[in-house]
Amino acid sequence: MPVPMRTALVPFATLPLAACAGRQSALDPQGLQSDEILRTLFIFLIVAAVVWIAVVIVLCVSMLRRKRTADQPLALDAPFEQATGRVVFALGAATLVIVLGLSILSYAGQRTVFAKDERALTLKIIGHQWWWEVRYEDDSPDKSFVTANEIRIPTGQPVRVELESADVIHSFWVPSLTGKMDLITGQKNELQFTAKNAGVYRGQCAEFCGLQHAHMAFAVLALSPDEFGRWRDHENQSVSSPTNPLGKQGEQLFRGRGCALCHTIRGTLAGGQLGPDLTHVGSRTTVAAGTLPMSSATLAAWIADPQHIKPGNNMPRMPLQSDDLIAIVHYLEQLK
Ligand code: HEC
Ligand SMILES: [Cu+2]
Repeated sequence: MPVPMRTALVPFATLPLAACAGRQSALDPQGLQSDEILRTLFIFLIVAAVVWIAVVIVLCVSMLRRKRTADQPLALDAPFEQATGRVVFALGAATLVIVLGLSILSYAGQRTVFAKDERALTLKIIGHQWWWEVRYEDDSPDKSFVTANEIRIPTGQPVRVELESADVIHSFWVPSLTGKMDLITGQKNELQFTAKNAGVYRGQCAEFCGLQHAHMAFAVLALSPDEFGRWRDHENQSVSSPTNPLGKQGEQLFRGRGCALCHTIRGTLAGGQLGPDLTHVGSRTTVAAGTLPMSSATLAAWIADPQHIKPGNNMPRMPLQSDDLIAIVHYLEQLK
């Protein structure tokens, strides 16, 4: 191949690798646990590759060096039989050693991945069709609060998530940070992980849970411990009533139009439990469990017709005049 052409092809050759990095990739680990999982994967891959290459080489050599057909196919060749026996025995032993070695490695890796730290920050995450309820729990109830579809965590500190489901089986998976764990009704599962670096990672439900399973994602924002502390103190507070007329109108409509039957906004009369908590919805990064990025436009589009964006989801389409829609969006946006 001419040199200029080869040079031109280099960017294409690196494209598949570039796809391995990013905010949702087990091949670009950003947590202690995902590091360990990737290390185990590489060791398995290398051992399996070496064995596979050896088998292919032996296969090719034996095909090329085929013996002439013997005159007497049934005659025994004792020395040859013995040598064959020894080779089969050695290969059997090697298989045993490799399988045992890999088992021990994977067991050791699991001990790191499932290690428990009692000082971990604890979150309770409840899976719903098709969104995530996130509860920050603290010994004192005035420091406990609820949010949805987004978790913020401090870097360098272990985080324990307690997983439960309100309906069917879901699965919590943030490939950049750790492995998967199912959320099952009536059972408490637990997962611990530590983010090494600050950043935004994407989590996804990894167990088919119905119509909108693919639109059941969440964001993980790993913040420096200081920043996390500030966010937590802020998130802990209820919201104060809007002071501008449009906001006030939005707040009334939120109650008048039945939104409050399903959604809680702490500090107001809205206390519904069927849908995500909206207390600080304006500061979240996505709308409808990672389906759309947060903005006035996407928020309005969602409220105007949630069934168009996520067909089959549990928020009904409510007929709203455009003025009312604008007021509600204005109100929700300022809930930061
Ligand atoms: C019958 C219950 C119900 C009613 C009534 C309802 N919602 Fe919802 N809402 C939900 C559910 C369930 C979801 C989660 C949908 C999903 O993501 O699958 C949701 C999601 C949302 C979200 C996105 C939250 C997030 O974290 O991304 C917003 C914003 C919202 N609703 C606003 C409203 C407004 C405004 C009204 C009134 C016009 C309203 N809802 C009425 C049940 C309801
Ligand atoms: Cu799910």
